[in-house]
Amino acid sequence: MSAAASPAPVLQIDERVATAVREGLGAWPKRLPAWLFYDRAGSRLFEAITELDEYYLTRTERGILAENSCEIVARAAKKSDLRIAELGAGSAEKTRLLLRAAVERQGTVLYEPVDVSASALDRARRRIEREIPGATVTPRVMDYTDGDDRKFHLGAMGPDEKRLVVYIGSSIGNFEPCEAERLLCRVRAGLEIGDSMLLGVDLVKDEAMLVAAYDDPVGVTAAFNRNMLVRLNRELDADFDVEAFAHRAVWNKAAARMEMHLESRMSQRVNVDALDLTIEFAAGETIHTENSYKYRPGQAEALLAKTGFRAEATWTDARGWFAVCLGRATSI
Ligand code: AVJ
Repeated sequence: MSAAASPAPVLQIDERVATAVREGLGAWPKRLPAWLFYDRAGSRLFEAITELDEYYLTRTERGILAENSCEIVARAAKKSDLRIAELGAGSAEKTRLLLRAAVERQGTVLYEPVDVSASALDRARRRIEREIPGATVTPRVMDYTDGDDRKFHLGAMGPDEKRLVVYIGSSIGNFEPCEAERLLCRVRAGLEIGDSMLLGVDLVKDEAMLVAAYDDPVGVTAAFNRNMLVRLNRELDADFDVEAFAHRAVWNKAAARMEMHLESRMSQRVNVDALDLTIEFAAGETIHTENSYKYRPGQAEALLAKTGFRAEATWTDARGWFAVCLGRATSI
């Protein structure tokens, strides 16, 4: 027998990624969904973004939560014990403030982070149980953006418990207004009357400040945007020359959203071998990679009211950059 060359490693294709690429890069104008940002490298780049001077969102929201976590927990709990669930928990760094406030109030707290990444959840669980005595973490691996309503039920509660679902960080901003509504309706369907929802939204502000937050001078956000192409090169055997795409961040005033695009610097052709696809780009042609909707004062409250919650309180920073809004589940 001859010494055969070892077979090429088999590429494990994620069907969700494959479908997103076939649909998005086959469309005109071209687009890719924002969830594609968050592989390991992308999640790290996002963490780096949150520490940039220009990216005011994370630190502003953290300030609001630091100042008001006791009141938030007290309002949500009323006379019950509070359980805290979180959508897209990631590193759960800001949520610790709420968990600490809950432990202070009731001695212990159950924390139910929901995320698509089992490894991120596992890291968060270990860190939180180590750093917050009294917190017990029961992670749930699920794609909360999946349209399947059954997936939303978080499990039974004791008679003297209430649940607070936390959706902070302006993550809701990635959704079209009608999709955001659908998502909150599904969350509401998994809750009991008296449970609550905490929503963090970034507010409309000066254009220059918004653009700077999404186009930092160091280029971290540019790297985050291009990482989507790096990911496709690895996962789908594509041959994007990632530097041949420029990072673009634009304020769409009419839609009240920041947009990120990748703009082809030249006319070029890209192969996606795993999908047997060739994609043509004209010079200046763009891939739309993200929408980040900004809210006007009162809009988060209106969204809650439309989806089965009564807006109970809103907290903002002194400069009015960011808002955190508590909604109580009402009868629907
Ligand atoms: C995590 C969706 C809230 O829209 O501001 C950061 C992602 N995009 N810089 C946002 C992001 C560009 C971020 N969210």
